[in-house]
Amino acid sequence: MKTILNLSLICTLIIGCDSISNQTVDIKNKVPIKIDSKLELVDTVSSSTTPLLEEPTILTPFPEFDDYTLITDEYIPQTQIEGDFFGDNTDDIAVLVRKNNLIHIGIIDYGTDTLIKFIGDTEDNLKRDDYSWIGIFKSVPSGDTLWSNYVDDFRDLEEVPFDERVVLNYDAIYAHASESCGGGFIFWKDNKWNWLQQE
Ligand SMILES: [Ca+2]
Repeated sequence: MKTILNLSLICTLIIGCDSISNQTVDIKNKVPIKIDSKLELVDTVSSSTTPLLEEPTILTPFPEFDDYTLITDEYIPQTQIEGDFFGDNTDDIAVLVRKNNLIHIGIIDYGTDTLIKFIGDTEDNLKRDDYSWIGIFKSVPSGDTLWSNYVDDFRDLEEVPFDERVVLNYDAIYAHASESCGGGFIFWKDNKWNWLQQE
């Protein structure tokens, strides 16, 4: 009886092996990859034709941002800030965006129309084409005093003449390097971007 069982087991194994050996595997369009230390064939056709779906971001609805990617850097606490940066009583959104390895400030200017603007992408009057040094990116509330704390040397606000201080009835942007000197207030005034140094 034991012998019969063993024989039947061997037959099953032989038949099983035979049926496996008779299987044809279409290896065209498949590549071997290692999964759990075993080589397995993976279909390259389905993986190469499946489009990669990108997560929609705040930039997605605007074709002006097609060549830009949103900066999401764990070392920058905020890469997206809100404020009325043009004084039209509607809040806008400023974002750090990358294009060709340079970082610019993009602004979604909400208002009667929604306009996309950039600082650092075109010949704006700040003449800076890269903001990759930014580690701190904040909105400055309307009414705060904007001033430069460095002209030839450091100075306190009390030392700054009144005609050099700027107080807006709309918001500004504060951008600064995270661990070194360098940064400033960026604000829209007299139809252009302005800069006041904050070391
Ligand atoms: Ca606006």
